[in-house]
Amino acid sequence: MNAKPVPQLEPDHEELSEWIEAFDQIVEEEGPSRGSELLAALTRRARQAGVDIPVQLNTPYVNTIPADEEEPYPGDRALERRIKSLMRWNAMAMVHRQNKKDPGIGGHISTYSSLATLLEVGFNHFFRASYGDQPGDFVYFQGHASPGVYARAFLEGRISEEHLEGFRHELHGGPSLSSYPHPWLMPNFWQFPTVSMGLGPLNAIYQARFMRYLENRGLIEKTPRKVWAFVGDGETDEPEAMGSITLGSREKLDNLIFVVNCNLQRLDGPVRGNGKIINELEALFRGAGWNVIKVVWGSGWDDLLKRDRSGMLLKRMEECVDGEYQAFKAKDGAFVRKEFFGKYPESLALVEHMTDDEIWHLNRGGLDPQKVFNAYKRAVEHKGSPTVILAKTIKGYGLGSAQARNATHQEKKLSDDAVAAFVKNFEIPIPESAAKQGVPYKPAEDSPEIRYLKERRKELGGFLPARDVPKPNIQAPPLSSFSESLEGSKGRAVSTTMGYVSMLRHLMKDPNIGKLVVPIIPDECRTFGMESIIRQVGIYASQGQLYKPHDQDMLLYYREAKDGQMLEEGITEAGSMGSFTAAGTAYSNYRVPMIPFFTFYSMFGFQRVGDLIWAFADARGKGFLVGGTAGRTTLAGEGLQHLDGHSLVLSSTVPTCASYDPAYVYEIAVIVQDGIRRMYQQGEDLFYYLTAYNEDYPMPEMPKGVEEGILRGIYKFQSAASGKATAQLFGSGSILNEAVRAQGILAEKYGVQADVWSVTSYNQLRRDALETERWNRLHPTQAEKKPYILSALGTAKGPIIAATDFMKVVPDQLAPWLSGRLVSLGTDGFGRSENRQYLRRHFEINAESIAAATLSRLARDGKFEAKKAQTAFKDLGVDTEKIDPARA
Ligand SMILES: Cc1ncc(C[n+]2csc(CCOP(=O)(O)OP(=O)(O)O)c2C)c(N)n1
Ligand SMILES: [Mg+2]
Repeated sequence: MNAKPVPQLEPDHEELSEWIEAFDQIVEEEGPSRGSELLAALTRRARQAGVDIPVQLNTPYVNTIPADEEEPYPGDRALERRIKSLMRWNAMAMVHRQNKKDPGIGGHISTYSSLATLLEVGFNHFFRASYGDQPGDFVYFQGHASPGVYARAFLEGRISEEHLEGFRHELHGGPSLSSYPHPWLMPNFWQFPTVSMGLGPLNAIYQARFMRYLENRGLIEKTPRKVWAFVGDGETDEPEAMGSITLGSREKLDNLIFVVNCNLQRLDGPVRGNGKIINELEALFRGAGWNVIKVVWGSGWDDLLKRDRSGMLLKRMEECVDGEYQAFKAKDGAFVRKEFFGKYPESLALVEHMTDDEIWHLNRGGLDPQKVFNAYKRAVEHKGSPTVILAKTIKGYGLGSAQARNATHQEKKLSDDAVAAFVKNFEIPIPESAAKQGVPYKPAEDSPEIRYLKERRKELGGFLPARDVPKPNIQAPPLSSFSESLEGSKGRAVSTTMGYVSMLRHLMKDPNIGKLVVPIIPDECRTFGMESIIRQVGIYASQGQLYKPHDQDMLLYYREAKDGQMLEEGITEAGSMGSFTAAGTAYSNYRVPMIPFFTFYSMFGFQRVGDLIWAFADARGKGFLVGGTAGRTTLAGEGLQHLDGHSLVLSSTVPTCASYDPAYVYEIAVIVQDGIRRMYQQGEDLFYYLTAYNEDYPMPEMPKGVEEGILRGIYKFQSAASGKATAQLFGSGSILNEAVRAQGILAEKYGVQADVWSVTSYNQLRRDALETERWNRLHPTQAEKKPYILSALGTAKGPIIAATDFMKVVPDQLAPWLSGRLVSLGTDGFGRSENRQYLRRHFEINAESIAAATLSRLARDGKFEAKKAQTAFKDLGVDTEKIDPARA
């Protein structure tokens, strides 16, 4: 039913005037909160009466905090402005100089120029580096504003001029600075990699949640610590940036503050030329339950707004779109007078006493310390939900002709004239010639600027950002404590997933490290048979369990608890990565070495959240990623979008990720035990990716002496039954069983003896071989070393038939060292919904295909009769003329 159009009441309509008058009187006499109560009551009444009231998520396009509620600025404004000018110069000079000497090396100057005030107010008054013994606030910086953060560190004396000269020159041998925040490259400085747009905001939300998790579990003290995330307005286009904001309000994360730098531009041009990004974000965040603080206008506008009795200035503010706002700041005062104020006589009259220059200097809220301070103060004091500050700024602020231009993002160096003008404008005391070279400037240590800046940081607990890593003090449980996993299943058919789950349960009972384990699940507990973990340790729920679960009388009921240990994230692999990252870097950020196990549907891991995993590696994250339902033919029935045959290819691309494809539960135990030892006892920066399959089969007991092989990537699982083998069968994961079956077929039907090897990690073997080969290359005078794969194989003879539930390129990683011997059988191509038997036949990795491939290869080598090999295909039911599964 369409609502009838209602004639709009003009402000001077008699009936409306009476209402307004009455309302004004109440507000005046009884205060604003009485006014809002009254409105709320009226709204309820109207709804009861069937009056349609539209939900209003937007407030007028002015500051949320009225000028008369502001508190005075606590710092020395003049001195802070001066310091900020020095930051601006040094940030800009650093990029300018590097591009002069090395054209094309890049860098950004216009982002920080819009962000400087937002950061400096934080640095001088809010960002705490520590709370007594406890670590301080976490600040996620806009990645490409890094020159500003370096400029501050330079003035603070934390980095030298040589460092500035080494910006984006990390391989020149001298001190250097990475382009963006990379803990991998600057492990004592950066904490959070943010430059891949959208990942910073997402990780910040989950960081704030994980902070609460640690507090509620009693693992860290409760402090007023905050997570600050500086986010670009263009960055909010990324689904990751906005996708988890409701978690913030659901979890009442008042330890989380987003500051969106609304400079109205992204890389190519305006963020919302035809609309207003601030309004769009206001509605989104308010709708999601956040406390929204808009910081639109600087103090210069206060008087104009106060005098705007006609409301025409506000009307003009409301009707202009961001494309126009951008243009105003790319032009000049006369243009603003004409095009902005000039549209209505009433708004024009408001500025008649002002010169064009004064109009030009009417600043934006995000560039006004007074406004920014008040917004931050409210955000810090706010209780019950996260806060987002939407701060309007100017991209390329102060860069003369580059300011607010569409191309400003890409500006790397300014013209000589522009640099000279900048130095003059911001009163940097260096000669013009030095300015043109981009020479940095730092006042003397005892200058008021440096003293002030250092005092402020001292007051706030030290410098920031700073990353430090306490000495590891964890003892990994000995392998013997995993005895249940090592003993095998005694004939019972179980899957590696089941074995992994019981190992995890066991680990969580470990008196020393059990409480540090963080099981993370994106709504797949039941898929992996992990219900028992829910019961054992409970699902973390900040409010506890506010309902009686319907299955309460069952053994494995759905248990939520305030100190629950498991993070049940719901259907968000990206969000789960946020938790995995917070947990996997807690050893540094919280000085508590949490050990996360993120178990997911392997298809929805690396290919879905690969960039988050890359950032995790950059952050020197530790922990275990476990790809459940792994293997293109082991997960039956699910089809093309579920069957994973390539996560091991993707995982192999991450330098600090050790990838394993275990076949048996004892292999998992060995890998996990050693992983905990390496990461948490030895302090190595690496993490693990393990596949876990859902096929049930008996788990053998661990053979003697295979630990090293499991860890390095290969060991002989089963020698040929009789005589010397003439072929070698490699199997991994669930397909190892097919290799074992093929060994039997070959021996029984064709009299061919073969050894079977379990290859737990082609990638670890390849990395070892590459490393060895490199060493040999670089040391031609010394005795050649042997890659592990070759010493493991020893004198094993014959072709190598490697079968995997992953793509052929996985075993092919070893091709250079197995010259002419390697035949890879894998699952290239799209999956199908089928059962295992048919899938394995289709992809030619079943035992029959392995056996036939072995005979075929032996025939080519002249070791088996070709005709017999050809008939073997037929006899074993392998269709030689069917379509190549890689293309099917
Ligand atoms: C995922 C990703 N895509 C693209 C880029 C390249 N990039 C760097 S900065 C930028 C524009 C950022 O605009 P905005 O978020 O508004 O930040 P501003 O510089 O305006 O403060 C882009 C597209 C990136 N860093 N990450
Ligand atoms: Mg922007």
